Amino acid sequence: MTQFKDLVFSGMQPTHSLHLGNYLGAMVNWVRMQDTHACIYCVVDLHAITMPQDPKALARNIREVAAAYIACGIDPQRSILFNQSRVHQHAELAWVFNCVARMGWMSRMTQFKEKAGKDRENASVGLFVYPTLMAADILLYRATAVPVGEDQKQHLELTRDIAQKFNNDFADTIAEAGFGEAFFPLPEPMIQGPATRVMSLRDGTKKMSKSDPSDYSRINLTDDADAIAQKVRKAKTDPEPLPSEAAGLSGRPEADNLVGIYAALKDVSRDAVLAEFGGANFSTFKAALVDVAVEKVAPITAEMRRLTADPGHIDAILASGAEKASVMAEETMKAVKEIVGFARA
Ligand code: AQP
Repeated sequence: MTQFKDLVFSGMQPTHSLHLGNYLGAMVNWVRMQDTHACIYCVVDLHAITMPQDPKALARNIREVAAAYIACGIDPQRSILFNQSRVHQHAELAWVFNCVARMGWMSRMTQFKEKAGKDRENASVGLFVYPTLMAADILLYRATAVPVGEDQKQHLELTRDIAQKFNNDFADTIAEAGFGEAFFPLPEPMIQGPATRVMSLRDGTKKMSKSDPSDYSRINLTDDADAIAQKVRKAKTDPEPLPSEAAGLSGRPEADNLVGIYAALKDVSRDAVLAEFGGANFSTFKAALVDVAVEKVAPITAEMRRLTADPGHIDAILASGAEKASVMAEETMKAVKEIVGFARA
């Protein structure tokens, strides 16, 4: 068995401000993993353009998402932080993977179906091959662990399939080049944040998402206390009081989601929350939820505001991260070119 160094990779799209789903589903885990692993955290702007973006807003969002990473606790001194488009090898390896992945595999990806909707003919080709670019992001650094929310599980499985097929298809040249039995690791999804699937505040059956047209569906990390209070107050609920145990949340998606968010923010179980609020009506519970959400989000928002006031500083962090990432990326691409059989002078 080829041994791979433990390395964490993950990314978020700069398509809008980050929200509580991104924070609780992935970011909390990212921050924790810095204590035990070497980590690379990327602002995946190449992924962002798989859907139409306003170029000026995109440039702003790249800096804002980088600021959000830092404000949430990603330390650019300990982890590599950069935006994907600065390291051209992501696109280069994605092309190789487009030629490894099979149409049948790609056609089963549910995120494409959800995002393309009914007008599939009009979706970008980039949206269809989004998962091969994601596989390239991870495998470019031969990362072994990927902290993500539940929604990315299928893409991670595809990444493992691509790595496995590459290792099999090129087994001979991988061995000849001295890489043993496998060039790429099969990265492990780390789906273990405090809330791996946070749902929309407007519909407890849909995930909280940056691209939801309703801003009332999510709590953004840029929301102030008034906005958070308004969104929580308007969040969809049902007419029943809260149950006294988590089992009583079954079949009540909105109640389950709000209790889950509260529990995640307080780092306690749903049962512990319901031991306190069982029998309470939603107006009482929502007031308490606003308090914990504001308590968690306000310092992040303040730090983001401080950081985004100095775009030059954020750009310098991203440039320095990209420089470090490029060295690792080039090493992998050099080997991939040799393994695949591209002639070099
Ligand atoms: N609702 C969620 N609950 C838990 N985790 C979530 N993540 C996203 N939404 C939730 C996790 O956040 C990370 C970054 O996601 P992304 O920016 O790459 O894109 P996404 O998964 O497609 O997130 P959005 O918010 O839905 O963005 P749009 O609408 O632009 O596509 C991932 O680890 C994801 O699992």
